[in-house]
Amino acid sequence: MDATARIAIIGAPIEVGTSEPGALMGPAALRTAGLVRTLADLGHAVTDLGDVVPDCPRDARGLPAVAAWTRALSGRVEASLAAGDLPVVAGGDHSLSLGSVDGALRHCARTGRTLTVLWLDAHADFNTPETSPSGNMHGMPLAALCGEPGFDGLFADEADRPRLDPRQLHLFGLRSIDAGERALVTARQVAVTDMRAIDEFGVVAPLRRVLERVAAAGDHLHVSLDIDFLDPGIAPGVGTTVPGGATFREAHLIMEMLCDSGLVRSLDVVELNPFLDERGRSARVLVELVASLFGRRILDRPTPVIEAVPRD
Ligand code: HAR
Ligand code: MN
Ligand code: MN
Ligand code: MN
Repeated sequence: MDATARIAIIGAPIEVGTSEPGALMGPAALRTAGLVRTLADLGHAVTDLGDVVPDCPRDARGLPAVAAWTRALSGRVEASLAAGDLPVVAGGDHSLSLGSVDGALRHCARTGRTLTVLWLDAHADFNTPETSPSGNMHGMPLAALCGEPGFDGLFADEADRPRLDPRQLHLFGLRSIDAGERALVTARQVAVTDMRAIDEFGVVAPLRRVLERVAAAGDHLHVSLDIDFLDPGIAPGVGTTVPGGATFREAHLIMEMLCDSGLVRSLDVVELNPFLDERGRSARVLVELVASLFGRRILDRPTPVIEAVPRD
């Protein structure tokens, strides 16, 4: 991460993608927990662009509502990337990534880069309307972005929009997947570091592999941080808790490694549900993690790399 980045905070108070109300309070809770001030105190030039207001009635539901959010967010993210800013989209449920990733894809298409997405999440979010057990859009954004059928009318100019290549997607922290989406994730050759792999190898080796690939290819790295990636014991403010998530130390180390890599160009922070939180704990944990991603460190120097294998 640059010592001083230009960061644009974009609030996305969306909850039409979930059946559990409360996520629309997420951006407000993240601001209350100090998101903007913390990043500014680290020396970054932070602009809070306020909340996106989609062009649809407030009580709109279903695909038309999600489509309105997707188009509004995509435009906002693409514009801030074009202006040289690093957009941080504060949600809001995970259907907001339909817009943020679509915006990043359009920016990449114009600048001749490839997009890699790192999806930190308990879930795969790769359902289609056909495979989804719940019908909730926050379980489907990746399938839609990758061009699976069943999402007509979601994106602007659908026929020639840039798609997310599923082989440029990395699911990290997975521990809950539905039968139909498992088949799709496998068929599309999506890279997965599930909790089993993290238990066995830790977070460092698998993440280093992702980052080395992104660095070698010169890709734009988009990180989508779903709060349910974390164990509900440290972040209870979420509608869809799954036990056995990442510890604070694992998540913190991931953020530090992402920071050291200097590769992150856009970020989502999603699924915080302040209505289910305990005295702001989860919002605060998220702000801590974002601070580490943007350069907060213990000493004013990077951690020295200790070679595991002796050089010859
Ligand atoms: N897989 C389930 C479904 O599609 C649950 C999805 C929950 N998704 C999120 N975001 N909370 O990851 O209904
Ligand atoms: Mn998710
Ligand atoms: Mn999730
Ligand atoms: Mn640490």
